[in-house]
Amino acid sequence: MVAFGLAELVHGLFERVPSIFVALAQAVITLTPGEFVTRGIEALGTADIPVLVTSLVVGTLMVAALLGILSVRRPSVALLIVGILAVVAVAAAFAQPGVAAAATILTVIGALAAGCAVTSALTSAAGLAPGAEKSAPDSAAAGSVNDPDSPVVRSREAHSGRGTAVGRAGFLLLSGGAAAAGLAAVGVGRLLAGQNAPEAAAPKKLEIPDSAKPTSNKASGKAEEDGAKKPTVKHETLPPPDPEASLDVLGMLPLITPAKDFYLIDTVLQSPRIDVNTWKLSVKGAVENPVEFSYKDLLGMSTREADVTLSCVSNEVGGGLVSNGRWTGVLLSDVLKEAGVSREKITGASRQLVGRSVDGWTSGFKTDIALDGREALVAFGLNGSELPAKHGYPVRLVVPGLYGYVSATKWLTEIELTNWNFDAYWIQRTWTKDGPVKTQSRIDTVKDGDSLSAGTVQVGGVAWAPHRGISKVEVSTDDGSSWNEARLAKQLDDDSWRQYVYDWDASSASGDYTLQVRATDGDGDTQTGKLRPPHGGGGTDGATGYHTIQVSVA
Ligand SMILES: Nc1nc2c(c(=O)[nH]1)N[C@H]1C(S)=C(S)[C@@H](COP(=O)(O)O)O[C@H]1N2
Ligand SMILES: [Mo]
Repeated sequence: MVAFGLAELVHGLFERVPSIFVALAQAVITLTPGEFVTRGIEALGTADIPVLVTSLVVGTLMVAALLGILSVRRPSVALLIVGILAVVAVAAAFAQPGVAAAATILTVIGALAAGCAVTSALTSAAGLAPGAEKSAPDSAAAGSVNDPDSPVVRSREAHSGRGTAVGRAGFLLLSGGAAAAGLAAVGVGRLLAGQNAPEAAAPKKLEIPDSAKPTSNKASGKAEEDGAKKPTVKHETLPPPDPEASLDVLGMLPLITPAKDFYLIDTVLQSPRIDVNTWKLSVKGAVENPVEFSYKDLLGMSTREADVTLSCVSNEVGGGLVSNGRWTGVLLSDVLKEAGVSREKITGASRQLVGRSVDGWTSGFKTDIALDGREALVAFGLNGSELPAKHGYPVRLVVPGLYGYVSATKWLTEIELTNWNFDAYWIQRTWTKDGPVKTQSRIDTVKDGDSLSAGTVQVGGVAWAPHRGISKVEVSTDDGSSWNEARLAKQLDDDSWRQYVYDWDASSASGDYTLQVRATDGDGDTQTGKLRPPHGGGGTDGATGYHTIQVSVA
């Protein structure tokens, strides 16, 4: 615990020494078999992180206690284990992005040495030290610490007259104190780290320098010709959403999700910290012309805003793992164009577009989707601000119509075109390889279990089928026997969710009711009522079924 505490303090003070604690926890996540992680991350949502950290703390205390006992009985074995721990800790730390190597190794060794020193001070203070043990009679016989006849206890008693021994209670007290001090140091270290962490600050307003005027034209004096050869850089923005795209109904969520409320799903315990001045995006693999972009390069290209609903394949029917953002970025197709990629040139070797994060996480989807005209973005803005650290600062992918796990790489640093054989992070962990978003709808303005008073009840919410759009939403108040067409808000964009409301006349209807909603997409296909959870039941490719709630009217 003392060792962890010191390591955490160093991390708090110097951010390029990774948190050994986080590194170990992260290693646990990365190495845990797929099925199990799926349950951990997706079923517990973001609660998995406290759970993991708690088990690490408990685990550490147990290992520490074990080592404490070993250090008395078998000091060489204890030392060997400490050595192994050091190697594991360093290995885990090096899997973290942006590591200062020497400082990290020094931290781990220093922290473990301090831990050993404290242990040895404690045991000798308690008269339990191996040296003391040997000086006692019968030292070869093994015995439990609890056994009053054990050599360990006797040796402690033998020392008790010399003023250095502290007795069993004192030993436990001191060890407890050391553990508590270690834990406190972990706390302080995490607090310090939290202060430097980018998530501590609200994301800055996105500033795109006005690079619209090509500088090369000035000298040539043939501005028009040059302008024709080199397409002008444009920074397109969207007008504020049409007021008619939002319905004024109590309990309706905002059409554009505020960044602080945007759902959050990823495998990291801590968002990577990225310096935009050194950050690079490389486009490589089966491309004609591998290229690298700096953050400035991206901002200097044509940019645009796009309203895109992002959703997680793990979202349960009626769940909250779906949000709508106004993203700013460069078209992914423009980035690919710079690398010499076009739709006609896609071959087997470049069939898949893999997005790789600085933390090693990967997503992958058909390259063709990036070039079929949809507004797939290399995004650096959300709702007019830079991306929040948790949502991928500085740059991520956003692909309308695909679930996050196949497409929405946060902390993006590499785009690689490769063949379809490569399996990205969640595919390696058994999820379905193609991830088109299924048409879904949700009731928001009335909650399961609500007791409503007779009168008109506004049953409303959102429906989404990103890239296909929503053409119809129906609400049933009789468990699916009959369906009533809901009023639709104006469609903000086919890539966005769409609000609906059904004014239910429940004026003369006391009793219990089962409410359901179903949506039809822009192609005329109605979502299936077949109930299926996100995971299991034939792969992970998104939950299906109608959102269903029970209410009573009085
Ligand atoms: N680097 C990285 N990117 C990632 C993930 C991740 O674990 N690591 N999770 C993906 C998944 S499964 C989803 S649903 C979306 C969620 O994006 P959000 O947290 O910004 O809502 O990010 C995707 N991008
Ligand atoms: Mo996801």
